[in-house]
Amino acid sequence: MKKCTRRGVVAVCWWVSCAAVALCAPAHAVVVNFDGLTAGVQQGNVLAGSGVVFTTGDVPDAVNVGDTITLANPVSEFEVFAQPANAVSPPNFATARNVGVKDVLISFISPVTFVSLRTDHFAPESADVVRLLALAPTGTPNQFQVLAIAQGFDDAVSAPADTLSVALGGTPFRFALFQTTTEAEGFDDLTFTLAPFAAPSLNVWGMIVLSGLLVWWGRCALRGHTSRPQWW
Ligand SMILES: [Ca+2]
Ligand SMILES: [Ca+2]
Ligand SMILES: [Ca+2]
Repeated sequence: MKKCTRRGVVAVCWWVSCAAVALCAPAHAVVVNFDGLTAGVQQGNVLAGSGVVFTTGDVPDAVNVGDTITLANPVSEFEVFAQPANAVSPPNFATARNVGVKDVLISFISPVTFVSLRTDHFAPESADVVRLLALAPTGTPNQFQVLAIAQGFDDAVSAPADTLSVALGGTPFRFALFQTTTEAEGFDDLTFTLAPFAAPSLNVWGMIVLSGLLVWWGRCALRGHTSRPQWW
């Protein structure tokens, strides 16, 4: 029993350590450059494997933090252009489906704490307002509250002027929106930082320790050590 108990203690410590590493993994950034896609209309979920889904639609041009907005005419598609001279990372950049002054809802599979993108480098062009919004769903389909706004002009062709970014001081969010107002505009190098997993509650830690103990007890029983661990 002593041998089994010693091994059991080591096994449970290892189990809990692995769970801690998995649950408290540090945040890391993802960059989506659209360069692996074929030019043309794409399904909104074509990059779901990278953690992001796109929906084309329309929101009002005038927005303020705290507003409730609705994405009208949502279509689960966006568009990819292969124009190396105009992309931030050649050859491709992304736009709304059918371009125009549609907006692109960016839905993240997992919560994020930071989102940025760079507007296309087509030049010369007039300066038109573009925005990146951080959004929270209200519970009504396609309706969101505006949490933060980054605004710029679409004629910029180098960083930092071509870059829009939003964050909420570390608070996770799952939706952003690239908004055009008076002229079509593309975006490239979408970058987001995945939120670290929230610290597990005591209940979760309890389940982890209990599951480790049960596995250990089961293994002991299989090996003929049928008595329970001494402190049970
Ligand atoms: Ca690109
Ligand atoms: Ca531009
Ligand atoms: Ca413009």
